Amino acid sequence: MKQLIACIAIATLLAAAGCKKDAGPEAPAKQATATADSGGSVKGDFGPPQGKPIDAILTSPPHVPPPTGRDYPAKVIVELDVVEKEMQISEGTSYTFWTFGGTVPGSFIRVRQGDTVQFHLRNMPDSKMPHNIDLHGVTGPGGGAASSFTAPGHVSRFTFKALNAGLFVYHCATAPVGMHIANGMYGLILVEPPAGMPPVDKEYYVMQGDFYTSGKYREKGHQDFDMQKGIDENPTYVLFNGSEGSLTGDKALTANTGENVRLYVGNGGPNLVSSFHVIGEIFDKVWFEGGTRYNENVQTTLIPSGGAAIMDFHVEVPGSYVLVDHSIFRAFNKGALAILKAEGAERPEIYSGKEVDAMYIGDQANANMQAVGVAAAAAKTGELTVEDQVEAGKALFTGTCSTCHQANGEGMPGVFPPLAKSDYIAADPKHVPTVILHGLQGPVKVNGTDYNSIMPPMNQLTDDEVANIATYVLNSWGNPGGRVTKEEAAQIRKVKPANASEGH
Ligand code: HEC
Ligand SMILES: [Cu+2]
Repeated sequence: MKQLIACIAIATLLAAAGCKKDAGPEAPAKQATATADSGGSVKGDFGPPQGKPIDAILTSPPHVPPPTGRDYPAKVIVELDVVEKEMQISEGTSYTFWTFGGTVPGSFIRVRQGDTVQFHLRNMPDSKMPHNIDLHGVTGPGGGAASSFTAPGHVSRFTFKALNAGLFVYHCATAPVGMHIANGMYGLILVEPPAGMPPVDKEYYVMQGDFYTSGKYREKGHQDFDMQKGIDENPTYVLFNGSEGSLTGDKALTANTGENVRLYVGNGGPNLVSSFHVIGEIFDKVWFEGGTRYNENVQTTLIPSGGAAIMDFHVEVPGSYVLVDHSIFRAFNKGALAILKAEGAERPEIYSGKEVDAMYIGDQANANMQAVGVAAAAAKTGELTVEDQVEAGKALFTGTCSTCHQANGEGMPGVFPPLAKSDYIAADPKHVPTVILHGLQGPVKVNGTDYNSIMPPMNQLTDDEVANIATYVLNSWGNPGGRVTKEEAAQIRKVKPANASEGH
């Protein structure tokens, strides 16, 4: 036995040697390129800045500044404002974000390796908190944090030389650090390698973050930061670019078939690691961890909290491509979903199929959740009408209920009972919110047909979502009308009926 193993080992060695020989004189050169390193920070100092100082072009997500286009080191001036402001985190839900440049993630900064960056951090006078910045592209203790501590209404300045090329996260590092990051204080700085990045047709800036609100997912109105949820690493939202729907519907990223698209993707955290994936695409290249090397032909790339990656793909087939964190409950139940819409001629020889639809991506497919915001605003002022509820309910029905009961409420013969003209609903309209919140199992007769199946409870929905969906169902397809209020939904949530299902 031992002998056999030895033989195989020797054979392998011989084969390897033979292979090297066959490959000819090219082989050693190739190997040299594969192992050659960039020299890191030691080789990243190209001397003192040349020419006139340059004002950095900063862009808001999903935009990326143009390439520096320089072949010499310069002095680059970056002026970044810290702005604390209330913005939408989900339709009808607001949150007080702390931002670099007024957006989440913060402004994209683009410099060249060897540049001397003079950084001005201004904290707006109406801020409540002091802030600072730690740039992962800085060589020096704290990455700038200690030199940039800035009280409201103050400006601080520090200078660093960008010695390492790569895509780097920056973030606030003021205590409690987790809270500052959770409130949206992060962004990306690209330090281009001396030769620049290979040119592509489109570049986009996408950054993931996890958010911790006092209310549950999609609970309406203003939501506060929940420190305990943050400590428990139990986010309410996981989002791309700081808001649910920031990159869907008419805000989707765009491309044409035949184009090369590059994504600069960061993960601000503060807690979660992203399994970043684009449904229906394969990354031709991934500069993993935002570094110098790229991998090819990648499906999903891991982006750590406080890390980044660059990915290129060529678009062949038109349609919607869905950017997700493939830790998939985050995509479909916490908001980590964005769309890249590609236009161009069909390519049936590559893909015969139809557009990705609501079955897959739920209510984000139509992405017109504005009605939900309208209903939330009306509820706040006490002017919520049945029509508002119907409109909001319609948007939420897509993907939540239509998967089984179909968009027209007809259900599927023998499998899913109809909601349209349902005599089960007519017998007691309160059946609708009860079934939504507690599910249903065991025998039921709907319009003369027997069903004996299980509907899982949808109790992840908030009270007002249940009220709106139920009101939509009651006012559609020949059902008796009426309305369900948020308060009724809350009441019904508390009482479990005998035929409730556990969702198995
Ligand atoms: C996974 C499939 C599925 C989803 C999603 C689903 N249902 Fe159902 N639903 C069923 C099944 C199956 C039954 C019948 C259960 C039984 O046989 O006891 C049912 C029964 C019902 C009934 C009572 C019978 C009738 O047709 O009037 C209502 C009302 C209802 N569902 C509403 C909803 C609403 C509203 C939603 C969205 C919030 C929803 N369902 C989502 C599968 C589903
Ligand atoms: Cu801060």
